[in-house]
Amino acid sequence: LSEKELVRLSKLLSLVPRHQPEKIGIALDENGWIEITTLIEQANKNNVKLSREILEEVVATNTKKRFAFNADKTKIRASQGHSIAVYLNYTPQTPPAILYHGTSERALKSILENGLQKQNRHHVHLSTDVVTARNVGQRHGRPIILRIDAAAMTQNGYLFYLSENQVWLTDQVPTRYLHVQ
Ligand code: HQG
Repeated sequence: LSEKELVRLSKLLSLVPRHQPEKIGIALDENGWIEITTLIEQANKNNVKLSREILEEVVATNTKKRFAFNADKTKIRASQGHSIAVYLNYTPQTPPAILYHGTSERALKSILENGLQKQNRHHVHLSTDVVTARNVGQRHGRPIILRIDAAAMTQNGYLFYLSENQVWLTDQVPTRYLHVQ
């Protein structure tokens, strides 16, 4: 693929499996899966070059490991980050005692008042390390790192899920469990 083709494909794969499948005329099933043959067909119809081989390569090399195949490799889905309704069927897991969230300076005041909310996605996204949190926060502006007392949240009944690509997910983080790092 040329650089330009790769950029087009990356954009499509960021958008379609999580936010706008209808953009290329497909629908996700209730667990977020897309038939690979359908995805390839519809991508090509929309002038995005895609084949089985290209898809395998993109999934394997995606730095965030955003996508996962099903067991027999006939379907693909995003592992987290959806804004449309899907049931990923992750089971609750006990998180590490401390988790991190990167955000922007701009959002801080509201977060300290209202806690971390999931906004357009299905969960608040948290990481086990500061470096990841900083990278996530940087997407929104000057990054601020928040330290989350996940142990106390667990003790108080809040549930956490670990996505296939190792992102910790939870419904919300109330302010009492948040500290600016
Ligand atoms: C902020 C990317 C004001 C929150 C990344 C964040 C991640 C509030 C923004 C994944 C707030 C939402 C998720 C409140 C939260 N008031 N702002 N009460 N509560 N916020 O993009 O965590 O590239 O939906 O801090 O790498 O930045 O999509 O969430 O800044 O893994 O694969 O509202 O998305 O992965 O922004 O990123 P986002 P996020 P992908």
